[in-house]
Amino acid sequence: MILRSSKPSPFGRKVKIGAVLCGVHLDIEWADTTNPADSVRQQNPLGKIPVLLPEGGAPIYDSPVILEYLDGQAGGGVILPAPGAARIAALVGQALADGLMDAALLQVYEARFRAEELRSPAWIDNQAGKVARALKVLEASPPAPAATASGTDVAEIATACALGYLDLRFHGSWRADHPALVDWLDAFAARVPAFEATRA
Ligand SMILES: N[C@@H](CCC(=O)N[C@@H](CS)C(=O)NCC(=O)O)C(=O)O
Repeated sequence: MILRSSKPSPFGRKVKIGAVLCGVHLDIEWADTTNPADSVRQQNPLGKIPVLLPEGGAPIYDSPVILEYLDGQAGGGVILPAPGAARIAALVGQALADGLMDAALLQVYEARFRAEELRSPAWIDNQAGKVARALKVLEASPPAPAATASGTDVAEIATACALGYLDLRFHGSWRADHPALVDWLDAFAARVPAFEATRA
């Protein structure tokens, strides 16, 4: 199976970690989402990564769908709890961390792709507010180790990747005000070696 991704993509990192935990081998093909000639735009009309290309099957996106597919390939219950309250909680936790990543990524794109005189401080503040509120919720209640075969789940994986992305692009400035989350990330990294192994 081929994964189209990029080295620093936090959403791609979710998939790489999920694949390790599910025992699925992925061949990574780097994608350039800014290049109109890159076939990623045929594989995902949205032009976003990650995209999974299963042998003989249609492309699969986006990261929550890919993680569900990988969990199914492994027989189920490896990174997603069984249907019920625990699964919904894991999916909500994943949505929170994914939304944090979206808001962080949009701030990075604003600086990268928009000329300085066209940038909107109010819009950037709005994105920063999403990140700050998500971090506050996570600090008060970091995700708990899950009742899955791997001992972790999509909420924990996504949260770790979101914090890793803040470390990569925002110089770890979240750390000073979120000590419980720093401890949680250290413990996650110790429990799930694929986290460090997928650092950009
Ligand atoms: N909801 C998507 C988000 C994916 C996403 O935003 N990926 C970024 C890279 S980390 C991307 O492809 N950006 C290029 C673009 O938005 O055109 C997922 O979970 O896979």
